[in-house]
Amino acid sequence: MTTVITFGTFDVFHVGHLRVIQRAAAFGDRLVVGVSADALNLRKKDRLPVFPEAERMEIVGALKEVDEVFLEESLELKRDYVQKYDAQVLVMGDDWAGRFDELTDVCRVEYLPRTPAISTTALIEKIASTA
Ligand code: C2G
Repeated sequence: MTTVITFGTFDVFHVGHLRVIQRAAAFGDRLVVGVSADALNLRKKDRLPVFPEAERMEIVGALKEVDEVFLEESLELKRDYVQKYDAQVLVMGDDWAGRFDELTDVCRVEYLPRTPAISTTALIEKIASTA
């Protein structure tokens, strides 16, 4: 039984999010997703997500590829989360390439190519400009 773990904010959920989750799930038998906390986003990106953490967790947790969701409270706790959820594979989009290589002593680390031309930021701008 191989457990895969991935992380993300998954705000204004779009097809790029769906595809990374589907591809992450294909690396194992069980997929655990850490959904970044509102407070973590405020600290790191200086703005709150559009959707609050409880709703983002509800959306991600409803996907058939996802077995378990939890709240990611800090970017620096990846090692603890990998161990707590007993994950053998960590999957991230390649915007994070190289950033988690230090974890290769506890799990396999895979970076997947991002889906081109779609992002939460671009969606928010598009909605704002057509409103
Ligand atoms: N993603 C993708 N293609 C896109 C947009 C996003 O493959 N066009 C992937 C990202 O690479 C990431 C996941 O979808 O693996 C979630 O993206 P974000 O919500 O932007 O997550 P982020 O804020 O980068 O994660 O520990 C990481 C933190 O949770 C922050």
